[in-house]
Amino acid sequence: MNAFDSRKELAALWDRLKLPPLGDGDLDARSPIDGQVIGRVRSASAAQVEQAIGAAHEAFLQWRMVPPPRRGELVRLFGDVLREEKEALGRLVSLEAGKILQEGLGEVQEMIDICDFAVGASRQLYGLTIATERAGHRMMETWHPLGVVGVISAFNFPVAVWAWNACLAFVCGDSVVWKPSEKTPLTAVAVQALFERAMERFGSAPANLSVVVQGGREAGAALVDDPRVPLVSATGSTRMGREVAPRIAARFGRALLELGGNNGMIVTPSADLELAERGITFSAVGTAGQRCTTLRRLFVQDGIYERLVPRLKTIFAGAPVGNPLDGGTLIGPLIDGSAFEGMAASLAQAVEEGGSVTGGERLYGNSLPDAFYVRPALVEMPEQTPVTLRETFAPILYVLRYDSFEDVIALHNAAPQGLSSSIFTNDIREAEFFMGPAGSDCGIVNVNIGPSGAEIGGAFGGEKETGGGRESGSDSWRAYMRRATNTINYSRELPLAQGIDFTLPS
Ligand code: UN1
Repeated sequence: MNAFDSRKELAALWDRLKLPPLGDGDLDARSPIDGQVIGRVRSASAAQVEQAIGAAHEAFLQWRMVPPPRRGELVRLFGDVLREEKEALGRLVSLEAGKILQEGLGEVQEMIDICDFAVGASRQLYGLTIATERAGHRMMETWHPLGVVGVISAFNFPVAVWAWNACLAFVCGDSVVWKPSEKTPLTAVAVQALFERAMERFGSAPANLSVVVQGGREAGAALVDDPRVPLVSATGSTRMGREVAPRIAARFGRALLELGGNNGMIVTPSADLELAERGITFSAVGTAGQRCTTLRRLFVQDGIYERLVPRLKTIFAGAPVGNPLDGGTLIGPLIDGSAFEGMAASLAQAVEEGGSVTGGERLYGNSLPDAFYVRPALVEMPEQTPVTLRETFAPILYVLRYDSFEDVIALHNAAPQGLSSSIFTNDIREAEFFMGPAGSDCGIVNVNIGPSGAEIGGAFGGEKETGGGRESGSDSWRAYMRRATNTINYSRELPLAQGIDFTLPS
């Protein structure tokens, strides 16, 4: 790999984005490209998080009275700022999260897309008019702003997932307190500054409509436990969700959870194998296997196994691994050493469970001892053993043979997680069955594309241990509002529902 200095790159990007100089702090921001510390931020104490929530609540009280299309105007302006800074912010995402530049730019595009979506939604926060059983009455529902929305995001999509939540929250009349991953604090600093630029252009948005609190568990816990935060949207591991969900439930808050995935793909005999090869490779090794939608379990029908799997091994071995900012690179580094240890541990377990591993070795370890580059691993498994049912956030693809379509559906659904899934087939019966009630049990079910790379227009999220949340497109905006059911009597009588007779004695 060519010589690269992540600190210089950060300084150049900070300049380009016209951001105020970073102060000092207790939290190191590292670039996974070379493992250097590129900046520091200060983590918030529980008391500081409480203060931030209070300030965001004050902003909410004003913002909720602004008409929704006017709120949409702020998000429209934010989309403009993002368009202006797409290249620089995309590079910053690559620098701090390690994903290749194409994906860094794609992530900013995802923010721009959700801005557009949210602007449209700001004129479409529709409620229903409902048939009433009583004469001279009308029933309807109205949607109102909810309050302070807490967003806890993960390192792998350090800015897009915040935008999915925040852009909808803003048009819905909410304010947002964001705790980014402690592994990617700088992209959050940058995005907050860009949002403030949009607020300046807007002119009359209340201060503290968007607040960032940096830090780890303490800051996250303060957000999770605060009754002034009616909705916490949290993205991360299933383990994190297990901790967070009961705490939010204990105070009757709402949780929108995007937790682990363990996404499968079935390749059937009628599949277009060339298409499948590309779909498999992008979804298994893209973002170095660190998407919640990454393909982790590949089920290949016996009859085509020998045509597909050796090809995949060759493709995996030849996929360029390196500096994510270099043009030809397809696979950047893992986020850090613990991710590498997790990958090594899972590969060792896979071998114990009868797997045969191709690839998976560490690269450039001598020249870059603090950066963790790996060759993607393809692991042929004799059956779906425990390691394959666990999410390891790394480029490991478990490959399994199957014989009958019925069996493979059961195998596919045996994972405890239920985020995304896909099938490659040209058989309409198989495709429709997979999408039907007895097919894939996931929140995202694709045909002839991989499980990752969803567009923002659909609702994003999954079932079972994935946590059940839905964010981004479709009608996900409803999670960020409270619903009121209104019954209006315009008659001169007071008929009771269910025909109840309640005549007062005269
Ligand atoms: C995530 O990995 O947390 O569908 C989000 C995808 C992206 C979002 C992934 N649009 O792969």
